[in-house]
Amino acid sequence: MSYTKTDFPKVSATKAAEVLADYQLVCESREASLLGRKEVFMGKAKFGIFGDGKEVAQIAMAKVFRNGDHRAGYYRDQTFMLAIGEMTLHHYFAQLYAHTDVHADPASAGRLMNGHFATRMLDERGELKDISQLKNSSADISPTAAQMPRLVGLAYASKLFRNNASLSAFTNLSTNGNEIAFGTIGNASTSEGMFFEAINAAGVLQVPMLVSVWDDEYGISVPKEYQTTKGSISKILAGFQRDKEDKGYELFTAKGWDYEELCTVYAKAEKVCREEHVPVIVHVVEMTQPQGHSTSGSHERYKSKDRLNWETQFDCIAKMREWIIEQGISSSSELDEIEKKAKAYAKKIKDESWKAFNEGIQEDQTRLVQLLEQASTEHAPLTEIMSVLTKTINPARYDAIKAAKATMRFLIGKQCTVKTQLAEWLEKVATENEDRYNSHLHSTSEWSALRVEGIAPIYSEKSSLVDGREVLRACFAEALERDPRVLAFGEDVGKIGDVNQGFAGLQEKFGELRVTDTGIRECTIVGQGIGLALRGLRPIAEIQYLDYLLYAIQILSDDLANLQYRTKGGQKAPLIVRTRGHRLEGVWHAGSPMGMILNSLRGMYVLVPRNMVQAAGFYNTLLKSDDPALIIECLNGYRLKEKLPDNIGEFTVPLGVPEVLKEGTDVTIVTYGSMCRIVLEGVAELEEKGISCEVIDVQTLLPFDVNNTILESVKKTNRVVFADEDVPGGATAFMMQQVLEVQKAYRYLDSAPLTITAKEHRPAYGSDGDYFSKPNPEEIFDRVYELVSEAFPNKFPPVY
Ligand SMILES: Cc1ncc(C[n+]2csc(CCOP(=O)(O)OP(=O)(O)O)c2C)c(N)n1
Ligand SMILES: [Mg+2]
Repeated sequence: MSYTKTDFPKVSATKAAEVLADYQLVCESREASLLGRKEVFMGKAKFGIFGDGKEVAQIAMAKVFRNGDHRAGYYRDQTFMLAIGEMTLHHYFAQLYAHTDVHADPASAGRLMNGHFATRMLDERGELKDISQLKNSSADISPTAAQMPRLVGLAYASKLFRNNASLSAFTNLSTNGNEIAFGTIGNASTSEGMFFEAINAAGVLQVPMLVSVWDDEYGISVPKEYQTTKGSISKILAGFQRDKEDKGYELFTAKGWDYEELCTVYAKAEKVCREEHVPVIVHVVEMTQPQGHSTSGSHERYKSKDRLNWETQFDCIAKMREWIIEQGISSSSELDEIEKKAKAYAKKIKDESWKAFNEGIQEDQTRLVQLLEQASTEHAPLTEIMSVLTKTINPARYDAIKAAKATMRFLIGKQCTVKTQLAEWLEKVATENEDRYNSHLHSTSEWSALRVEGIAPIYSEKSSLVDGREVLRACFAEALERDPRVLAFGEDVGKIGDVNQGFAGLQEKFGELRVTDTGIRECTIVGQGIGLALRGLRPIAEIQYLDYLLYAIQILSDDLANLQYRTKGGQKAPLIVRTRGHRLEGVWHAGSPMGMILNSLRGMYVLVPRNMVQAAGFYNTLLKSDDPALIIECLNGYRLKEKLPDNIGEFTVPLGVPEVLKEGTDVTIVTYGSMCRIVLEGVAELEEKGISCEVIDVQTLLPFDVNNTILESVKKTNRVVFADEDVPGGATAFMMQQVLEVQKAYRYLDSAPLTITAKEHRPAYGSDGDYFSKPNPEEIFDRVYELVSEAFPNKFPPVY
């Protein structure tokens, strides 16, 4: 789109004041960057990455960021966050030092490295605030371009709020879908696949997503020639430009040092994006990095002299200064004064922030030093431990703990009047540090999924026997009916109601905005869900097959699973990810990579229902809660007959509560999902031979058996087997660790624990391929029989 420059030469007094206020802010931000780097080199902070060189464009972007808008960006955006008033310099330095007080660092309570921005969207109870009246930033993550998938969802929510009349009552979430989702990304990060996937998705969806590319021509040391075809992201995205025939994007470019041009471009970009819901890309070129990429190195190593000279000359603040003088807005001496003030202000805030950060640490330490003083009057060698602690420059919390523990070790078997107080001190700080560093992996609110109580399914004479898929369909129909915020989307979910017809006919009934198809783009399907859930909707995002979860596992792991943790309860995205797996055909449709999931998705709940009634109960539970979760349905269960509960929309299956499918006395077999049926088949043969098996379906892997049901079973049988379709050492190893170590069932074992799993390779195609790749009833019989035969060879002579 072409644009004309605004008429700044005839600036009014108010406009001039605004320009000077902007100038002051960019100067403060720059000073904060310069000081931040020094703090790292002085050893006061561990790492620093700053927004120098990107200040002026961010001021321009902030001007069009309104209440209700959302940001998904990256570590360069400090000036923007300062300009919208959602970060102060106190917050900025607090995060640099890793200050764990949530008031000092509201973005992450010291959990995220500096430059990772977030606003607190939840209140003390964990409920979403009136976000339509707030300026919102979703919580940044470090993987480059991984802010993009979520951005698609943040923008898509506006489309739903504008076009779905049944959402109009939710004025706390949106004002008629007027909100823009602003994205920022570095030029080099646009090389990532998920950038292109997100850009395409937002173009297809036609959503108000405004992406700014901060282009400084480098990604750390690697120049644009290695990053981008033609060296320019706007050149290669030109085909996305909308025209008379086709919908698409509006593309703008602007120079990162040209304040006037940037203000004009952002005003235009905002208008088309907000009013027409057209996605926009603003490619901001000619940006610089005055201090290089981060505190990890210096850019003199890889930038030429010419480039470095150019960067000095085209520094955006220097250029803004020239322009202000040229326009007659202010004088050189007045600007000198502003710069001086900015410098002094940033330094003052830095000093205050450092003091506040240390005070918290000192408080703990002071009490300990009193105890150590007392202890060393009784045991002279302890003086050394105390003096090491008191002489430590800029001590961390662990320095005091190390000293306290060293003292306790010294005092083993010795008397000391403060020994109990020392132990109490250690316990107190352990509790506090648990809260500081380890809390909020899951929701702690009253809507935590763990608090949703079970409501049993009700069956009567009129309950019909139906295909499993019809159980799900009835459950989803009720959910869509009950709550206008519920929506479902994914590949083939809309028109045909998913590949197994769990949503059959529901698009016709509830409309395309509630049940809809998407492109083949697993990563941004999940991102779409994350963004929608952040904005208060209740998405069910579908990944067609479990094997294709790998395309989305990074974003689930890096973004969704740790959202509550990394914001210490400041944000939540109760997304339900639905998928189906374990059993179909071949290498890519029969996988069960549960170990991968368990190891990467801590922070989400992972549910593995053995049939569709259990699955429906889990959907009902999750829709009452505010935790994100993954539900894996059994691929071979959609056509199996199940009784449809009369209360299909109301009954709930509680999380972490295994079900004993069959009682027995000789051996406990722990399993889940499709394996339940295979285990039961093998067990029927074992029973015939006189071996009594207790079969337990864990139902949920995360959380795992919260009431120790399995332990109680092992106490009775004294033998335990873990069976599933994952690789050896996958989810069976996890279950074994939970049962033997956490539940301490090892004490009751009379035989070695046993795992029965699939082979190490992916499952081969065809019925025999499946049989020889995955556990089968004969294997269950053989392995369990062998276990019992070893213990009682006379009673159970070997089979072979
Ligand atoms: C997925 C991933 N790969 C690598 C990195 C390491 N890394 C951090 S920043 C960066 C360069 C990013 O350059 P660009 O997107 O141009 O942003 P800039 O820092 O130049 O503003 C790299 C490679 C990362 N954080 N994430
Ligand atoms: Mg760059």
